[in-house]
Amino acid sequence: MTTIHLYGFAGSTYVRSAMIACEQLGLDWDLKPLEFGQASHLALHPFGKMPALQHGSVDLYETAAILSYLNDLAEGAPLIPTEPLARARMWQLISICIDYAYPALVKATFADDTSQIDTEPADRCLAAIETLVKSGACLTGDRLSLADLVFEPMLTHYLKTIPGGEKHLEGRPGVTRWYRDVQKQPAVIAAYRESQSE
Ligand SMILES: N[C@@H](CCC(=O)N[C@@H](CS)C(=O)NCC(=O)O)C(=O)O
Repeated sequence: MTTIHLYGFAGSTYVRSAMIACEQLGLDWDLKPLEFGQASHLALHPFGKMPALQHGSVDLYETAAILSYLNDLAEGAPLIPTEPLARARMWQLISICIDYAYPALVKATFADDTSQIDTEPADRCLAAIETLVKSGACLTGDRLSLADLVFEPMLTHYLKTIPGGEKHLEGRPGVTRWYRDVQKQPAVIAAYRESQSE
């Protein structure tokens, strides 16, 4: 199989989602550096973000599109549920992550003084996801889906960055259980190992 090239920094939450997907799907992939903000970067991603993907003649950017593409490369496209409501919930969760959780759990933490961050928007996201999380080990049920891959890096970033970390999960048994379980997934562990070796 032609190697999949992911462009970006391993510390980026969205890049990590794509790395976990490649690991989970058993794809042949590598992580390529970006000359951030330079013409070579903008040629891959006109909005100057990451990740971007190259696979043979295919160029792609935007995480949800990349994840969907990676999933379809694998036998049985296992990371998108086939049951209609579970599939809709997966896209709902991904939309929540991109539109609300990324600004609240990741972008907000880029402040100089993390003790001054307003945690209300993050709490609102966690409350919404608490009502949607299923009783299985994964967000949409028993099987890992793209939603798990998008949310895990964001929550990990938030808990590691803000003062008090895991106390923000108190009173949220569904998210707490899910987070504990998803961190044991071999693909998640492998992607973190890759980040540390960067
Ligand atoms: N809509 C994009 C957002 C990607 C994004 O915001 N990536 C972050 C890293 S996690 C980034 O490139 N940040 C650099 C910047 O905003 O300058 C996607 O879904 O891929």
